[in-house]
Amino acid sequence: MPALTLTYFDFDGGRGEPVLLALNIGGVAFEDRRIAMKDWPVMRDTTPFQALPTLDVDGTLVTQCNAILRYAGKLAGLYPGDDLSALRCDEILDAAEDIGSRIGRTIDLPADMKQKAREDLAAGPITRHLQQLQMKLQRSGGEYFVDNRLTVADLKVFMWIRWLRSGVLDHIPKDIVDRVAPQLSAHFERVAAQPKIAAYYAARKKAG
Ligand SMILES: N[C@@H](CCC(=O)N[C@@H](CS)C(=O)NCC(=O)O)C(=O)O
Repeated sequence: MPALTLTYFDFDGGRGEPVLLALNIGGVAFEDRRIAMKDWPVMRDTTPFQALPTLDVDGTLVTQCNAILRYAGKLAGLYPGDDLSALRCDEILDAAEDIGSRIGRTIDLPADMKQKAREDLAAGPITRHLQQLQMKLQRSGGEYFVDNRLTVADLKVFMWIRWLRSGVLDHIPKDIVDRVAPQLSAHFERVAAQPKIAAYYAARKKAG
C-alpha cells in the first residue's frame, strides 16, 4: 500500500470529505493532515493549484478532488471495476461537483448580490440538479447510485446534501432537499447510518 497524506481544511464537509470517508471506510492507512483557515493564506501558494484537497502518494503530490476520490475509492473497494459502472459513478461525481461549484462561487459575493445569486440558484439550477440526481438514483434501484452498493458516488452526493441540509448556507432553504428530492434525503440518511460513517462523525464530534 502506498504512503498517503491527505491534506484538507480542518472543518467538516467540503471537497476533501468524501475522500476522508472512503479511506476510513476501506481501512486504508493515511496521514490526515488538517489545515486551519488562519494558516491557509500562507499555505495557498505552496499548493499546485492554490486549493485543497491534495494527496501525496509516495512523494507524488496530486490534486483535484474527484480524481483523488476515484483513486481513494479504488484503494477502499468503493469504485466499480466494470467500465460502464465506473462511467456512471464518474457522472455522479461530476454532477455533484457542479452543485458545490455553483454555490462556492457565491461565497465571497457582497451580501446583497449573494442573496440574489443564492435565491436564483435555489429556484433554478440547484432544484434541477437535485431532481436529476434523484432520477439517477431511482433508475439505479433507489438505494445507491451504482451497482446497488455503496460507492464513492454515494459519498460525494452525501457530502453536498449534508451541506445543503445543514442550514449554514444563507438564502438557500435548508429543507430544499426534503422538498424537491426527498429520495436524496432518504439516501443521505442511509449513507449516514453506515456504521463507519456514523463512527467517523461521532469521533469528530468528540474531538471537538
Ligand atoms: N478543482 C478543485 C477545486 C478545489 C477547491 O476549490 N477547493 C477549495 C476548498 S473545497 C479551496 O481550496 N478553497 C480555498 C481557496 O480557494 O482559497 C478540486 O476539484 O479539488
